[in-house]
Amino acid sequence: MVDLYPSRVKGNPSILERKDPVIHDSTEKDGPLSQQQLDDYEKNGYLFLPNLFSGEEVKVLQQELKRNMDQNKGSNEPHIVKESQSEEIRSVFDVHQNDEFFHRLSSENRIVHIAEQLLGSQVYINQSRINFKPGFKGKDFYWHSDFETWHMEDGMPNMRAVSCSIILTDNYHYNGPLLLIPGSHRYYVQCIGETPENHFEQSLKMQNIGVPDHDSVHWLLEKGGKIDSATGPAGSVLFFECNTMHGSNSNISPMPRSNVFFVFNSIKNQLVDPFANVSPRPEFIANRTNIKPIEPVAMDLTKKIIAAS
Ligand code: 6CS
Ligand code: FE
Repeated sequence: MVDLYPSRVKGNPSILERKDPVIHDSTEKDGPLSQQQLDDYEKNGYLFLPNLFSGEEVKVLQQELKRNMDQNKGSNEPHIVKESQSEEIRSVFDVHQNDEFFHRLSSENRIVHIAEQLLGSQVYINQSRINFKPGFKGKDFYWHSDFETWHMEDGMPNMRAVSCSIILTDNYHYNGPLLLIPGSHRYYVQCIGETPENHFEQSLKMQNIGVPDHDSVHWLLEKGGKIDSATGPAGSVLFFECNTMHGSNSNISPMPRSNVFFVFNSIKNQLVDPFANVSPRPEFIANRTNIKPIEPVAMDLTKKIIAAS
């Protein structure tokens, strides 16, 4: 397969023009987003939807967040990633597959219909995770394009995926909210350096390969004009395009900044072999097996799961 987006180069990296459409032929008739919201997403590469989930639903989201964290405390399983220099949990991956509540949440039609509208197709989940970013100990996520990693290390062919970040604890300017450069999704920043084997064992804690050089970040910022931050109350949702340059600072405040991320990939953009010369990453990071389009369901999260009789 032709590599439209080569990266992990030696010497000087280039900034390439994006080759894929941002929104795939959708209009406001194709889903919940208005034309203005679609235009904003097309222009900026992200869209923030305050209070998509109600106050009552937020209480349930926060109970389930605490349950998931308590269940995974002390675990050494590979899908539980600890912060460097502490036993604090940084991320729990694959929650749409290994946690009943987050599995249900991942097929909730308020978010799936938006992903289908943006991607112009049915969708499935390529990756899910809860990033806890605990108070005092939550470390940063340096600048990166998710797509650069997903293309090079997971074999995602085209830019036809969107991350849905549901804010579970209020995101303030001081507890490490997601930072984004508007318009950066239009450019593919090549990164320097060879990909180590089993790179994820390091990169999920602190990513040093597959990150842009300083001049490229300066260049994107010049173009975009500012660094935006996704602050807002729990229950809000940020959709950001797979190639939007983003990162977040460490959290020295007492308040956790916990979000759950569902990465919706177009059913027409399934993973192939990695474009870097490495073995594919494990299933808990990049789903490859039994891929089926999500059947969206309407749910009220405050209604407990009624076990099938
Ligand atoms: O490598 C990955 O897939 C993960 N790394 C980052 C910093 N963001 C996307 C994803 O969670
Ligand atoms: Fe990321």
